Amino acid sequence: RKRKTEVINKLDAKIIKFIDHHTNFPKNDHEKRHLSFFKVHISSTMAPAYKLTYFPVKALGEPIRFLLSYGNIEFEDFRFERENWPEIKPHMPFGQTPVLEFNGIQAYQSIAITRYLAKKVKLMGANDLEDLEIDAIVDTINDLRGKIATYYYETDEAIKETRKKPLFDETIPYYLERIEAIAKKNNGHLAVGKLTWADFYFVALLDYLNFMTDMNLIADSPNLQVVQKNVLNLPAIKEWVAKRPVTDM
Ligand code: GSH
Repeated sequence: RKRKTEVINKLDAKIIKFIDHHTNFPKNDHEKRHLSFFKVHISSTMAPAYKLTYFPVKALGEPIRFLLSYGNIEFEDFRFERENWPEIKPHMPFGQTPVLEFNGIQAYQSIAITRYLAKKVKLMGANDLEDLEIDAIVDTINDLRGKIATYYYETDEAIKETRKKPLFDETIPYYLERIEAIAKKNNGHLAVGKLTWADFYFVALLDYLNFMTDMNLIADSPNLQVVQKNVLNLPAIKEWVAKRPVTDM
């Protein structure tokens, strides 16, 4: 099936190239309209090479969506309904999502996928040491997410209440103070003084973290606000944010 898709995609691309470059069609407006219908028809038969499967939320899927968008990599943003999850779960490598399918493989683990895409779209460090710095801050942000999630997803209200004060009074300020200092040192970036996938990871995840804590985590962190602006002002990200489905988290 993979081979078949590859062949079809190649043929479709060739046909469009042929029309564009090797004929003097279209000559008039009428022919131009025909051509654009034809192109829409052809492109609708071209399945994107990437398919992201995830719940209908931003959360762990959003860093992946940000990187694909930044790289202008076309992808199918498959958001399944929660009620269909039991059917889908057994088909996922470790029974979880996000999963990114391409070239016949099912890539899993959101950070591993994001790092893989960062290599493709050139958002890595310049050497192993820079990558170490990037990986460390990404893991740190993920640790903070884990701590917030332990509170947010606790279903026993009494236990949840005991977690609230330590999380909001100690853990969150501890992390934010340090991440903010890193953003300051790196001139509005989270690592190596330039735009890397660490910035994308943080900014893409922030809505989810804000949702779980019911606060704006970076309200008092001017340098993290710069990190956010740097990412959200990129044209490809602006375009993605404007067209993505609106969801709370
Ligand atoms: N470490 C994994 C990653 O980053 O991809 C965590 C994945 C994960 O926790 N996925 C959740 C999931 O699939 C959704 S955010 N939950 C449904 C389930 O486990 O049945």
